[in-house]
Amino acid sequence: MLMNPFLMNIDFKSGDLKPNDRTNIRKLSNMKGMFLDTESERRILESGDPLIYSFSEKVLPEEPGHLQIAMTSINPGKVGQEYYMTKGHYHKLAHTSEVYLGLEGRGCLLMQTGDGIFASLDIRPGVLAYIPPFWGHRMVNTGNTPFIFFAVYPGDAGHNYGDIEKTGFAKILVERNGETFLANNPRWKKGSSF
Ligand code: M6P
Ligand code: ZN
Repeated sequence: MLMNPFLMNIDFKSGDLKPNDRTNIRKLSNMKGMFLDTESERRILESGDPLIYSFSEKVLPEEPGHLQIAMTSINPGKVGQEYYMTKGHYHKLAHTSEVYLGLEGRGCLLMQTGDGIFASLDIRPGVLAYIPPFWGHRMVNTGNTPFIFFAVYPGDAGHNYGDIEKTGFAKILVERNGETFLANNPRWKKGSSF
């Protein structure tokens, strides 16, 4: 069936995508066990359930030839020493790629392959990252303001959270003594990613 061309509006400052069909909310309770410091997680959840990130999507056919588009906003904050982040995922069709474009705030893109090869890229407004096939990807907000980015990827790519939900990525982004750095994730096991 022939689809009609259409326009959408992006508010670079707020991350609003309009009109969108779906806004997904990820609160801390939706990411239980994904931050390393589960004691800090427990303490935070005792007094509330902060919004970690949200993303808006236009519902498009999950078919080859189409693209999926999404706008994501990650709030500033930390669980223990670890910055707020997206869950992160591989693609169900692992050989598909993705583009992330930074629009507001500052962050870092963590990537890794199933074999444990790890890479990270700093993202700022106007910086575009190309995530090649087979790389799992997670965005992290390393700033004090919302980190907003645009994403586009193949229509049929799908999401594979797999063991990322249990063991995370090989490295985590933390702040210690005012310094931001990548630390080894003691929970991560090689070869367990997908
Ligand atoms: C971006 C895209 C989406 C993804 C979203 C949230 O907008 O990559 O496909 O769903 O970020 O990331 P995650 O699915 O890892 O929670
Ligand atoms: Zn993706």
